[in-house]
Amino acid sequence: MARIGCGLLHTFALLTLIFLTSVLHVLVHKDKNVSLAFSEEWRHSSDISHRSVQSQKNFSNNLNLSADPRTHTRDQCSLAVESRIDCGRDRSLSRADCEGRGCCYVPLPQSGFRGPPWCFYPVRYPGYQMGPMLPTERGQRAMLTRSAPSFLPRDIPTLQLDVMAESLGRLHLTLKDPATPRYEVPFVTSQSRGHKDTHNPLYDVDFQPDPFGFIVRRKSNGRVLLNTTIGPLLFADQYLQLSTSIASSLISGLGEHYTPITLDLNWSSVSLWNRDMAPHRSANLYGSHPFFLVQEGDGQAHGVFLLNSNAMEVLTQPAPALTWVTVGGILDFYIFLGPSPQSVIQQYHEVIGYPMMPPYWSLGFHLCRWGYTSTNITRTVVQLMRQTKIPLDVQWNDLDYADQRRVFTFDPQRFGDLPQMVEEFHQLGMKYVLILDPGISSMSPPGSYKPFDDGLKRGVFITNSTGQILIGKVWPGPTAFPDFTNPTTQDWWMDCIRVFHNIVPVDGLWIDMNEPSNFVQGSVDGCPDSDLEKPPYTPGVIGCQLNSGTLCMSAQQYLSSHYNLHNLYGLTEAIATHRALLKVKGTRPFVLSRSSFPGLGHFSAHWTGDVQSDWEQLRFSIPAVLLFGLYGVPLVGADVCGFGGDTTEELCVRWTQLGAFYPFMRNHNDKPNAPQEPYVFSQQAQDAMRTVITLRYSLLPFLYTLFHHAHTSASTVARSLFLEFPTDPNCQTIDRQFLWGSSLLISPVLEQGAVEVTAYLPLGTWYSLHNGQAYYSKGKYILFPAPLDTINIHVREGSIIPQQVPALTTTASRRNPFTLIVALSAENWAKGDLFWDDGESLDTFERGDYSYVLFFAEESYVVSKPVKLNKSLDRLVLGEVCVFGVQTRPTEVWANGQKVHDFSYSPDTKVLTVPGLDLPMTAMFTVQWS
Ligand code: MIG
Repeated sequence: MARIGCGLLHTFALLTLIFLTSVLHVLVHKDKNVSLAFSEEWRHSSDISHRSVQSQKNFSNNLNLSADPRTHTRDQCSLAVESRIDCGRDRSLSRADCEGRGCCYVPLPQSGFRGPPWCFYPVRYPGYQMGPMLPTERGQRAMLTRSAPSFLPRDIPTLQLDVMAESLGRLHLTLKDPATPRYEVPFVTSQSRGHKDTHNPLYDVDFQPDPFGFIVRRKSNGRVLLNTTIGPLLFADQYLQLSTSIASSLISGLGEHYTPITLDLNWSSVSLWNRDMAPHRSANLYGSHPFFLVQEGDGQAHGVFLLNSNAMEVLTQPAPALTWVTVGGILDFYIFLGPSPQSVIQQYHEVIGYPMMPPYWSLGFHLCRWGYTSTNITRTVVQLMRQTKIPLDVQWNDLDYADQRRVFTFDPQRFGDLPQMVEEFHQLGMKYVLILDPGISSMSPPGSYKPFDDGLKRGVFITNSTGQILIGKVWPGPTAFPDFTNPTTQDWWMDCIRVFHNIVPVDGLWIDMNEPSNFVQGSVDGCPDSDLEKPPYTPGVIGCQLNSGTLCMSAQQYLSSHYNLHNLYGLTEAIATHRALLKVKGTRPFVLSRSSFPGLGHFSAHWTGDVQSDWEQLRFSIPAVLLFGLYGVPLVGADVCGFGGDTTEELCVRWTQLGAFYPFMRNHNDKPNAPQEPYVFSQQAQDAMRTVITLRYSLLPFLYTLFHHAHTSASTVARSLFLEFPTDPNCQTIDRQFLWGSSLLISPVLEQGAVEVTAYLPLGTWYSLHNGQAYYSKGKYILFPAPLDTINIHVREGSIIPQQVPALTTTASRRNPFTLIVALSAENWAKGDLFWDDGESLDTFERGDYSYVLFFAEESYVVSKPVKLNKSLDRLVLGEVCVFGVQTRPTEVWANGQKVHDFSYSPDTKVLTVPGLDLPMTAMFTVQWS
């Protein structure tokens, strides 16, 4: 019963009802604090591990019980408290209402803000009955029928179940109405990557025919991964529900929310409904990702994806179990068997599309704020960054540039020479990005604003339920909203971008407000009174209504109603923008989108929206970034130093240090706030920021190579520890540290005033990136000094990290000598690789227009092996090698067989440094020591 805003009322209404009917002699307090106290008590009394064992027993018992489908016995109601599934999700029920639904009514001695339901489904609550399974081309099919209607309006009495074994590790299961086609998500499609072999899959599926339910097991160990017999399947026009047990309490996903890396299962809920909302607890945020990964506890993992774009709420309970409720579409489940957590991610990304390959420059430092109110002010920012020698690749402008805040225009006074400014930035080897909101101003006099006039002519805008263009209100005032599901809109959008780009040669586009956000509810004329606007059940969303802060649900789009397509708005805009940039520029597009849905990462980067400049938001930015890696959007970051409110110098230094390890690094600030560009702070703070941004620039060849792997094999870039060390229980919930790929461990300071950090080092040797100092860990927390100028980064033994001498832009740094950090393992070996291309051409990997070099080290030498070469590495050299973990002082060093005189060795840190090299990257090289 954890609901937000409206949920409070809901809970109070329920409590009041109970009080009035005096069913119980329980003390009922309307006081919120008292309710919360009760829920605390509940929390403390729960022992999740004990409960999960018990409830597993319960679930399997369910299968053996037979009962009369119409009445339930006392036995059927004697479910363990944590396994009770709420029968009154849609509204508050009295005892009579509850029993009228055939549910169990068992008030509990405590009631709370959240907690177990009093009205819950009995074991084997009547539902659908399953007919015979018949083979189909793609798998098996059965029909499900209801003998009696459910309590929901517009039940769908017959369902078609399709079960498709799509690969050894991927099971696909759909439930739809065979009679009347229902809305299905149009954009996310299953790809044919991976092997199609389905002979001996990793899973077993069992069906319970009456009432219908299914159980998915991991074949190797019999573990039940999903068991949907624990609750009913409900399938009505605007209410679809399915419950399942979860194999462990370690579940990650179901974003976008402000959460740690694993979800709260203590009678909580998350709603998936894209919304312009500054990140805070319990709120549905900008994106929706109906996917989760479960760590099974022994190093294995599985994932579940419900491909459905309707408003959704997922309720969790400590059994552990969860219940999906969605208000439309079909039930379209993909189940990924892993077995490693990283392979779960790969299997998921095979369905939603692998991440795009970002342009190299987009990995540099970006600087933005709302309030750079003229080209000259923007120019000064760039000048100051250059003066203070802080690397900057991309300068941004927010809404300030636009003429009367209308997109595709620029202010003739303050931004009159915008094209020249962009040209100047390009001359400096820099890039330029500006904001592009979807709302198109509808109030300019006809003939004065082409994007609207043209759009009108071409019919690109979303219409209301009676077919007129729906007008909302955003920054320019009244606006129409392009319908990106319409191919004509995509063409029009491309034309708008082309015309603008011909004048202002932007390098990328920042698509904001694309939930879509609307300052009036639904439209300037409100919304009609209909089941779409007010469905029989509304998930617990901010604003209580689906059309709050966005368009009317009854608004019409090319493919369906906004009710169905809402969560896809940002994705469809990202696709259209990506395509437009691709066509117009002919290089790899850079799009940054606020709103997201599965598949976004194939087209766009993401930032986490309007984070506050405070320490808690700094800390939660890590799980936010890591989760977007799971969602297939690896190019992600939070606004460095925070967006909302004034930052402080210390916070901004720490945020810059962490941000230097976000895959996407942009400092961005809200209009009213104190400035937070690096150069506004003290010399000491500037030095700290310069150091870490420069460090990032050194590491960009490594980061770029990680993106190459994400793009070609769906590995993660910013990686949570559990993905890399799945069998280490200490790593299961770590989200204050993370890795880059498999070899760099990042342990930032996240607390005000802290000058040390307690960092977990998984089993093995880890070397300080800064000085090569080795730490051997059996898998434990170690206290490291972390003065204000330091972020702790450790290199994992056995890895070779390619770096490059940094510069103020990537345009310059890409020409500099490479350096290698070789971190020897206990057995004296290390390996690494480098993907290199021109950094911006399309499909270089796909076209084979790239270089790929492997590095190996053993005992006393390191060699390169260029596996593939194109001209991108021509004239580039290896300038330095740094070897960590050289146990004895070398007396001689050779490079490509030639004696090197200028090398150094530190007996304290056991680091060998060989500077001053000049070895071509295009040929195999050897550096040896003895
Ligand atoms: O209603 O364009 O999240 O990054 O600076 C606010 C102004 C609109 C919200 C974005 C923020 C951006 C701001 N935008």
